[in-house]
Amino acid sequence: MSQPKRYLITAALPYANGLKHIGHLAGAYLPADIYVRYLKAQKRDVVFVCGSDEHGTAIPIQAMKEGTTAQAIIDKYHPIIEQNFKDLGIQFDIYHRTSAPIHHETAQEFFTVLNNNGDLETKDSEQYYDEEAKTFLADRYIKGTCPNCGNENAYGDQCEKCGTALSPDELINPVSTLSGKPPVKKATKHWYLPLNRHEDFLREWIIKEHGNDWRSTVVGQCKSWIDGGLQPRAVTRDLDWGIQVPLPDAKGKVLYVWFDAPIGYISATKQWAIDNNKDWSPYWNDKDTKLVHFIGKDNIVFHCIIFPVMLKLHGNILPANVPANEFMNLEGDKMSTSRNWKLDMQDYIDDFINKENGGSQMADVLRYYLTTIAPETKDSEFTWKGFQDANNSELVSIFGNFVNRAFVLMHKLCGGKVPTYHADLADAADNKLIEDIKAAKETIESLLEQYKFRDALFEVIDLARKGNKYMQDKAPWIVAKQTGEDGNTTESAQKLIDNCLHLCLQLTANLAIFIHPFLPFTAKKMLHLMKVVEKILDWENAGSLKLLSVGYTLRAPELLFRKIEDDEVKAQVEKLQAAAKAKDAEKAQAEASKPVAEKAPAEIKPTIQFDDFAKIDLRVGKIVSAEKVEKADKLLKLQVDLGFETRTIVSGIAMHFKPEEIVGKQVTVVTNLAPRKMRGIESNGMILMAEDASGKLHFVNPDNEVNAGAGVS
Ligand code: B3M
Ligand code: ZN
Repeated sequence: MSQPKRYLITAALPYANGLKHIGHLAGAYLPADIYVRYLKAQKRDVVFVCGSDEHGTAIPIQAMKEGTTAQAIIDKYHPIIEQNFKDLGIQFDIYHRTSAPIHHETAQEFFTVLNNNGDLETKDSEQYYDEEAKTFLADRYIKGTCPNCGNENAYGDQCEKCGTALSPDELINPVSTLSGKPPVKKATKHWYLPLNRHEDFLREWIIKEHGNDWRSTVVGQCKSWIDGGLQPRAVTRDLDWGIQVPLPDAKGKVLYVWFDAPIGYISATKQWAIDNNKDWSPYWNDKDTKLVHFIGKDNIVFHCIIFPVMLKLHGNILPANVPANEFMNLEGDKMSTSRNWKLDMQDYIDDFINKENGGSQMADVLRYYLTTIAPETKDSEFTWKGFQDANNSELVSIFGNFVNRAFVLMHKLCGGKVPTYHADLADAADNKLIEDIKAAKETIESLLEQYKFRDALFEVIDLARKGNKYMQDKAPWIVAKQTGEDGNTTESAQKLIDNCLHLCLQLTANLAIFIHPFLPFTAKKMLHLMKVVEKILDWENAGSLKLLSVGYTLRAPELLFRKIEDDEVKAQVEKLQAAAKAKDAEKAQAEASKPVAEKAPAEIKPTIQFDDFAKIDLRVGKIVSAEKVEKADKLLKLQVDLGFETRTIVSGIAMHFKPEEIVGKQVTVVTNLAPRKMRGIESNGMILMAEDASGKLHFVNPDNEVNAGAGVS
């Protein structure tokens, strides 16, 4: 395959509305950084752009929460996020901001071109308006009851409880979050990108052209979007935070954040070019540029469907690949900022890097573990135990151990210098190791070119593993015991020792090259130990057995990685649980202290006749045992004594009660409900529950204990 002339690599622009967690890091930034470091080691022409996404409703909403302005929010989080990336070794060529004037101009120009070419449509519609706040309401500013699950705090775009995507019109009893009042409908005009006009192009380009070289998860998502029928998408909003729509009849309207944000890649490139005295244009206009977007799976449609249509209409190049990652879960649950179930980059940096026993090496440990569990083809899971194991049994015991032993033995048996290699004495094991080093180059290279970072890293560790085995088999410390009359190691034995350590040291230098894209701080430390310059990390040097010159003095060994102790990971798990608990309590508190009027009363169901009610068989029962249902967070399997029999009932209350605390409780049971299977268990009845304002469930039971089986009417 011929090589492109240049590369433009992007990583999704994070919203500058809060700290970003390791799920974000693993999803886009880390794989992008590995890829870029590899390309740069290959001396390719690469620009790696990223920056803060500073528009959209996410920003003013956070401002409301923190009681400050949108501007203050972006000014607070932009530098923190930028520094977090630096601390973790993510090396962008530019970390830009979409609030920058050059971005506003670029996005407006883009809109103008599309609009002037007739590539946009306008449409009048009725939208929710807050008469008190005198503003149209973005979907996120409207709250109401979810028509699907009854959650009273669903947003106008989504119910976070059941996950359903909503439109504001679907909410029951909508209220404006700005004034707390019900909004009214008002006419407004918006500009739309008619995606429906581009269906053929998208099918051809994504499915025909890239159906085989893009990840199947990405192609699959695109295909189902296209098959679902493409609709015109509004690219403007009635909002006072964002980029003004550059038209006289669009006062008070801004570009939709997903219209302007990806253009941020272009404006970032422009700013980079200004800063470096380069021309930005070929990176976005010359077909010989390879454009690659690194993102998480929630951004696929924007990068594979909407933005490419915009690029095509505007006359730019299209992405060559969009290697989107799936999600990374944390300790058995989805990572979530709203539930505080997450590990922020900042927390990791505070607890591991900025600590006495830490340092930049600890950034590499995180990079290592996240890459070994990269969610490239399916969702994956971060556990602190996994983190500890990856460090202790791979980085410490395999990679670090090999490098350390090579250095220790070279100092002990070869006078601290790179020993000579006596080619005439080479045996099968030596030749095999040489072959392995050369083969590793090919394999790692090919995997990286295919965005298979996790497999590529495995190959690097595997090569170190082979190094360990080679050293163990050769056992130079035993060979050293072949001594002559003078008590010194014999000359022929020394030659064998020299050969072994010569190869081990050349392998060490190769390992530095291979590990560098993944663990840049470690590679640097290895350079220091070998007393060589950074230039040695050029990819073309990989596979060479002449990286360290014979007779060259190397530094004394230093450990590359430290062990991670049980109490460190235990503390992290406890911290995670405590933070999530505190968040739950905070939410319950906020809900409980809401004025009653703010809580939309649940709608009363239609009237029924007494006969309808009489059909329901209600009885008091007593829970005699309770246990968790495997792989179902919400379910408890109960045995309920109904006097005449004991029944199995599966109840969705596991989030509210521990099994042991409800045994012996009296409950009201619907006894004649048709049986239902849940997780393979047949449930024969239903327990009545009352839900309080905070969402907590309570049993409905008689005020005094009655005999099991007593009827309720
Ligand atoms: N800010 C969403 C996100 O952070 C959005 C990405 C923009 S990429 C152009 O996931
Ligand atoms: Zn819902």
